[in-house]
Amino acid sequence: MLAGAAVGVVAPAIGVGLGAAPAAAAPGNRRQRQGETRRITMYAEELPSGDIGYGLRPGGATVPGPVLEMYEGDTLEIDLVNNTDHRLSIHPHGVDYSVDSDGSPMNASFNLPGETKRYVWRTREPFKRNGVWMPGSAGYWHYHDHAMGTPHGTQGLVRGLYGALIVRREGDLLPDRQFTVVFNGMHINNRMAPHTPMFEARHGERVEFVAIGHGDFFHTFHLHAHRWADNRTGFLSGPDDPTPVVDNKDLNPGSSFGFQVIAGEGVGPGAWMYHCHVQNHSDQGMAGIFLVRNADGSMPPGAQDAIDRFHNH
Ligand SMILES: [Cu+2]
Repeated sequence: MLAGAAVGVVAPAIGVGLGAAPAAAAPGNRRQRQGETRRITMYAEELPSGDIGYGLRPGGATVPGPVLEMYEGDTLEIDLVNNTDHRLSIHPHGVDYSVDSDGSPMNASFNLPGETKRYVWRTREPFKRNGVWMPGSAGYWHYHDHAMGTPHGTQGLVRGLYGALIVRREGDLLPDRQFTVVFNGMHINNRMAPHTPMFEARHGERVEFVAIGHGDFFHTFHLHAHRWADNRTGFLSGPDDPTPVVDNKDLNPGSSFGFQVIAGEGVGPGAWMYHCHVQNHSDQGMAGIFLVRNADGSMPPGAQDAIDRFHNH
């Protein structure tokens, strides 16, 4: 079962360093903190659908896997339990790790069937060296298997072993809801329309999307009626910030980005589309619904009709 995907509540988020799922935060909320080391256990498991997912408890695997969150300066230790009959691993983008946490067959970094192995991911804040600022780890990143099926380890991605990794900077705004959208081959979260996830929010909620690309094709992610700044956070720093504002962005294999929007801001509630903007990809099923409910949670006029048309077309 692709738990929750059909109703848009993707995998549960783990707020590393928060101790709970992300909650709404006041703008400019500052955390006084040192880098923390957190240890979690993840489980790779076969699902009845034939997919393979990561989860945070036995029997809890999902596609995509859980959203993993860190703050710059944190270290995350992942004990990965391989409950499948396949060699697999977990390989992150955007963070620091030693070769034994690389997750690749080349570095003999993987779990054999039934094996448990620890992977360690480190992050850092921006720092100055020789008068030049070096980047921190903050960003909308992702993780995935890098060891299944072939010498390069490409088959876990096909089966669904992927998820979002968010590294935040102190002071970043936290969302009310999070959604992970993975364009994988010709599928979205390993599904095709009309079975793609329907993401749901209420009018006015702060919604965070993490978009990830995998597979062999190039894609473009488009969200109807909402737009974001094409930078690390998706926010503008002020009215004169020259960062381009977009509502469509390339989403190619291995790439990721994220942003936050206020659901229905300026356009109101409704059943809004998201889809790949490569035209024959959307024709073939790379489309889904971002349902913005009324603020009280009720359905806006016409939304159910739109959902029905989506399911019947
Ligand atoms: Cu596409």
